Amino acid sequence: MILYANEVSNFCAKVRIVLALKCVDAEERPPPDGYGSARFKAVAPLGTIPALVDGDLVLHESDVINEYLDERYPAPPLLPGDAAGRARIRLLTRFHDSHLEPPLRRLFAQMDPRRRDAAVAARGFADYQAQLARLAALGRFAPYLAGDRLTLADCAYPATLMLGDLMAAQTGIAVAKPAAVADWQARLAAEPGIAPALARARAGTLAWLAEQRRGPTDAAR
Ligand SMILES: N[C@@H](CCC(=O)N[C@@H](CS)C(=O)NCC(=O)O)C(=O)O
Repeated sequence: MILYANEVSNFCAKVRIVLALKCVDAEERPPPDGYGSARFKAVAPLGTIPALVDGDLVLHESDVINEYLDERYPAPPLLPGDAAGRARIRLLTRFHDSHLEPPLRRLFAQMDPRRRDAAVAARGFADYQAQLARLAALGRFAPYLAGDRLTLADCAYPATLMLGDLMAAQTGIAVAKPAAVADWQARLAAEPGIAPALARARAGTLAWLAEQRRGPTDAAR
């Protein structure tokens, strides 16, 4: 299996966490000529990362990739339970992709102090904070997001919550994180199957943020 990925993408970290929990090795490659390039699209048509190639199967979308990995490598099961339990896990992973992460993505341009608009940045982090409050209402945190077992729902969040923390620190804007979310984030960061991927994403994110502070402004993410 080949995983096309880079060091900074929180969506790539989401897949790396599942690979680590399943003890599965994938050969990692950077997208040739960068994501979105014609050369990469010749391999993976959407041009987005993460992309997983397994024989003649080419997958995009971190959620699709993670569900495929869970079916292909069943131990430990990360989408356990009956139809209702599995739907609850999927709701939490989709909430990450569709609601929690997008406000952060919209804030990427605000990470360069020369391009920052203080009002836009404040509004963006307020949006992110509102999504954190919705996550607190949606999750169970008992002790994992969907209940008493670590599932795909937990794998979606660690790199993004870390990204949110580092981005807020870069702007000096305070983001109020619900205690249930903060405590669960700390528990996940200590999981042996999660910590290495998180450390890697953290190093990539810190390098990207430093580049944004230095300029030029068109550094690719
Ligand atoms: N929903 C996608 C999002 C992936 C994504 O946005 N990847 C970014 C890098 S972090 C990317 O490839 N952007 C290039 C593009 O959208 O053309 C997933 O879950 O995999």
